[in-house]
Amino acid sequence: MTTFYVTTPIYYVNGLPHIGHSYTTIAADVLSRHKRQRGQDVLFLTGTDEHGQKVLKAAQEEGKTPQEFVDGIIPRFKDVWKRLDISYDDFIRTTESRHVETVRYFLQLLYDKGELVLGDYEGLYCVPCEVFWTEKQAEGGLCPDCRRPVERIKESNYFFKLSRHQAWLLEYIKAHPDFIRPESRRNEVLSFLEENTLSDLCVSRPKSRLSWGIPLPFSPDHVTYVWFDALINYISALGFPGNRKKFDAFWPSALHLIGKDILRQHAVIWPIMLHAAGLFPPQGIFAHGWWQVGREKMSKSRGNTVNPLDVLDEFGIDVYRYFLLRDVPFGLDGVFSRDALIKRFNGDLANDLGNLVYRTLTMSEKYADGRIPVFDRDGHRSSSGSSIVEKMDGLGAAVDTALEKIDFIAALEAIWSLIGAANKYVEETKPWNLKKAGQTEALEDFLAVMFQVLRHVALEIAPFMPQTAAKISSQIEADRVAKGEPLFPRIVEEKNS
Ligand code: ME8
Repeated sequence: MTTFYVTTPIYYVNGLPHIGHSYTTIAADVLSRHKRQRGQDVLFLTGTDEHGQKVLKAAQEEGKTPQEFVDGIIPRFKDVWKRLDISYDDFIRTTESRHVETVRYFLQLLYDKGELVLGDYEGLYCVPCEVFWTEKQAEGGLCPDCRRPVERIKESNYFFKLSRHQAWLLEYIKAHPDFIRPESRRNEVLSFLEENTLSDLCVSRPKSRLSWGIPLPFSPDHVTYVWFDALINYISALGFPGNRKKFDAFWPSALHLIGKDILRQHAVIWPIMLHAAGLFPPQGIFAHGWWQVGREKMSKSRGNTVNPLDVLDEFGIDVYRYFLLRDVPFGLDGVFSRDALIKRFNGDLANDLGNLVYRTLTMSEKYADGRIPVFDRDGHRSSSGSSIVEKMDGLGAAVDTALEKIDFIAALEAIWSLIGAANKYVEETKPWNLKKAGQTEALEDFLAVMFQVLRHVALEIAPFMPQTAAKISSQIEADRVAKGEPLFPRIVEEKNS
């Protein structure tokens, strides 16, 4: 059986997930559900990044110890994923001992190989971002990312000489065109590596400055830099190094879904960490774009986040999942707007999909006493009927190809092209005339084709809209239809005049 290992970033727990976090997680969920449906052995991992300054600060603000704070927020985090129908197989927390042990093993391994060396560090540090900047970068004493003042810090730390492996990484990326996707991000990383010499990465923090982290096994006065700790989650969840069987089964198929904000960590630091430890890189990294509010990235630090649960309460889970993946190409930035969501709802969902399901059930009631005629592949039918059957037969492969490329829009367009064709087939066939003319055989075949379309549609939309797919299936699973309310009643917004 082929395996598929897909991961999301492990999110910081200094707040609950917003739309941006839900986007990556829903994308991973859709791929997982699709591959499971196709019979693959799937491992879908998500989790939380619980060490470091940010989380410590959030805990202090609530007057809690960091451990109390993270333990308190995790159930709420998991609840958001439950509400969004996320089918993860494993949830890793960086405070779990299975993770801590792997991090310590990994650090010791690199240390023994001479990859980590002690040195003095002096630099400008942004506390909220946990990043050191050069004088040039921190122009005017401000962090170039968050625009808050940086602090001058001098301390003794362990460094990882990334540049030793730079030539290897460059060659690796060139030899593996699908390693970093989309192509624009791959090119960005390639030119970065071609134009710069990687600076040494500081992988520790003195315990005196930051106590909330994993102590280095060879220097207990230091804790692990939060990114070094976090990236290792992708292999600690596989039980590395103890569970070699699981690691060997899943690691070769690993796909990291991330936002473009953390591309460098995943496409440069992480592969080099693995290579230095004698392991090979993940199979692929896909960095998607940002959800924005107006022209700004949606983010906790900007305070402009939208809570996914509010959108769910108003429109339902499936509508939310559909909208995120249908409206913006995976890889580009998009603006989250209620109007755009309502437009998709009324168009794709109410007019196209909802209408197709409802009218098919209604036609069965009207023309066949609610029966569901059995589909006959070789039935005699019009050329438009035959072309629907052909389209239906090609749908699975079209969706497979699209999702292999992580092109959610192409997958949904393939499904909607069948939906559109089937709606047109009704207009062309005019079943009411067939009924009048007593053409029972043609009418039965027409209905059978329509129900077969619904089965295919339900199957292929299931990864995107699990509840809707289940509803459609339950309406047509017996030999008689079970018609309920329309799936997506049109939304009519009252305009304020
Ligand atoms: O970076 N649009 O965690 P984080 C789209 N702990 N996606 C967004 C987004 C937006 N506006 N905002 C956030 C961290 N995301 C680290 C990761 S992994 C080893 C460690 C999504 O909580 C997107 O996936 O800041 C982004 O990469 C991630 O959340 C950052 O989450």
